[in-house]
Amino acid sequence: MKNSILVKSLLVFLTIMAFSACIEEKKKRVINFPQTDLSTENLIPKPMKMIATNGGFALDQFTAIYTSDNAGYEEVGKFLAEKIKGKTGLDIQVNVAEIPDMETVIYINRSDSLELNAPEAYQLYITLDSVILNSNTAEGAFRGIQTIRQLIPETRSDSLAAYPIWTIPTGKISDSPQFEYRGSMLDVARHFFSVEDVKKYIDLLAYYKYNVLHLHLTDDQGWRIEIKSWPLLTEVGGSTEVGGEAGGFYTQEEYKDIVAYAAERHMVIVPEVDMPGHTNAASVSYPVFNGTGITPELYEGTQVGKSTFATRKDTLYSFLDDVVGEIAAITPGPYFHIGGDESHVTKKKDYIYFVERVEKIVRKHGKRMIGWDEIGQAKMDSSSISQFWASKENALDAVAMGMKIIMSPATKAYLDMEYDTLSKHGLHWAAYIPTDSAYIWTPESYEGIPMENILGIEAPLWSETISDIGELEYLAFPRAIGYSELSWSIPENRDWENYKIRLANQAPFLDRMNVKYYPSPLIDWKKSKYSYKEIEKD
Ligand code: TNX
Repeated sequence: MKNSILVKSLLVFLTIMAFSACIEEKKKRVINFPQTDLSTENLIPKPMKMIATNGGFALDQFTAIYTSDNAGYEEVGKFLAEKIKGKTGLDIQVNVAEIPDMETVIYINRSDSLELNAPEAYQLYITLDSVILNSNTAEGAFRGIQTIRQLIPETRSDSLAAYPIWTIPTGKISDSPQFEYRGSMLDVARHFFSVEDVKKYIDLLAYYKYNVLHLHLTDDQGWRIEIKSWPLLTEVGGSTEVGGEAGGFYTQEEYKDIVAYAAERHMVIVPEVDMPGHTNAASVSYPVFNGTGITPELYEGTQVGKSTFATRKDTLYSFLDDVVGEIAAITPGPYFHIGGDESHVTKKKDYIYFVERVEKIVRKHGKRMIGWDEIGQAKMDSSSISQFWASKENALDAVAMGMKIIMSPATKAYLDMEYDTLSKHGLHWAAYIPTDSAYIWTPESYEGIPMENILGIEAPLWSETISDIGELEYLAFPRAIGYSELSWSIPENRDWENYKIRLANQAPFLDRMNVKYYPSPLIDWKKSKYSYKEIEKD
């Protein structure tokens, strides 16, 4: 009897001790944090609205992630946990059975709130002990966790706790993108890039809330996507590249792998088969389609505008039906890009005939057609999309047909333009585009294209002068980061002086990702305090 009373009191005593230890632990976790201010954080693209409450949420080994059980939410939670692990080394559990007393939580929650009705919108409430992310869709949740990732400091905070803590500033964010299409294009035809390189580019774009990667899959120098019914396209047409290296191509399985990787990041792949010009590689593989009776040679130079399909041949269109059909079948995204640029050796009436016929093929395969702005010369369906790169007149003709426009003016948005005369890579036929002029323009009111026609912005990266991932990164970064803000954030929230500081603070992230960005002298790049390896050792 006596013994059992003793045991009971011991238990009560231990419980109280454990409880107060808990409280003590919790106190330690909220005191002594550096002053934080959500509104001066380094978020890119800048969110629509932010209210700072100047406290700190402690992300640490006692934090857990919970998600609603709607489709796609748990995957978003797991993605966040994986990225937190990469950045901090913390092993954060997702949807564990119960919330132990010690935990602070990140809830990723589906909500029907009207404010969140816009596609990809999300809200973030960060308090001392919870981060609540609300969205209508898993896509919105995915955009929201990029904000959380960016709010987690690159280095751990100083605190009294015996274990490492990363302090996330408290406050509220309501966010949603201005444009539904936020893309970059990668030319894998002039130089081929491996699946692994493409995935790295996708990862970096996803961090800045891009939702489209357009792959320029074919050009004079190479055909980079397997077409099972026409195997020579890749066997012959994929065998070289600019400069004469070995080239390469994606099998359909590899392409599907890229598509799936993008889909996990709520991004779509836009496949482009550039035609009727830019088709030398196709015509070397199947000479019948250029109509000259002569088999052309593989091309390893960088000139444009010398090739064309024979647009009046009926067999051409059954070939293209196969090509478009096979690619469309493995592309879940809504778009198919037919190129259509610089067909300098195609007669204008033949060009128009061709584009109008191919548009029908694309629509038959259930896709929305995109073409470079020259397609504005043809009579297009209003559901088709013109990508404005060079000619305002062509783009305005497309507007007159009720088409949407993707803004990619070469003088402002071309990632392959040199930064300045000292640039290590790039061309400058359109302009030199230093980091500031890439950012300081207003796509919303550019060259008279009405705002309501603008589907979004895309920054193309042509690859005549780049042949590996480091060179790709040199041209794409930091400018691609600026285009993310141009396409997501409203003009009132964009300001070069403010952006410049936020951009400087991307350096630790870019370093950790091993991105060989161009260290623009216009930016006072932040030094990384710890290298990635040092964090791992900690
Ligand atoms: C123009 S932009 C092209 C490409 C080149 C690029 C180089 C466009 C639709 N056509 O074929 O690669 O310039 O900057």
